[in-house]
Amino acid sequence: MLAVLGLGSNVGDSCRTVLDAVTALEQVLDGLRRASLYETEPMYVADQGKFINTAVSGLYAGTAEELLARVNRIEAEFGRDRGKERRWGERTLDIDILLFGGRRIVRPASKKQPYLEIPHPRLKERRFALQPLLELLPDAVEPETGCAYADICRALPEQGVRQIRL
Ligand code: PH2
Ligand code: MG
Ligand code: MG
Repeated sequence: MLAVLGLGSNVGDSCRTVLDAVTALEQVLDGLRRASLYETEPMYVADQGKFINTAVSGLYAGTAEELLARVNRIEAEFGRDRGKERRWGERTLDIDILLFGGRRIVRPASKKQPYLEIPHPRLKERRFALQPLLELLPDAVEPETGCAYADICRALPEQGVRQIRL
């Protein structure tokens, strides 16, 4: 399945972290492609540093649940401790599954697995996720509605998203 992941960091050397995480993801996604790096104003919680965001795409051979477990493991390897975080606050590394094929998945949390929703439930309001995604897949459409993400992104206000390096 073609998966698109969004990466973000605003603690430590965020460019380094994000680029090293992309290297780790090369072992997870076949034919991985990476978008540019963006420096982005924090959304939802303003009293924190700017983020570095990017996105990657590639083929994943397993299920979305298996991919989520893999990316959660990589987040932990890069020092993420969810127990110490505030919601929408600062983090060393966040990896979100933005898209998984053309599929829509909503899976409640269970004892074995965390809550999973694909497409990412806030993708449509976030330029920091949509702009790198559209670099990789300019024609991507929302599952079920067929709405073009390019149109959705164009309708959003400016959010302080600046491309900083290829
Ligand atoms: N992630 C958040 C909350 N706010 N803002 C930006 N600009 N970039 C992010 O990756 C981000 C955020 C929680 O995951
Ligand atoms: Mg996340
Ligand atoms: Mg996130």
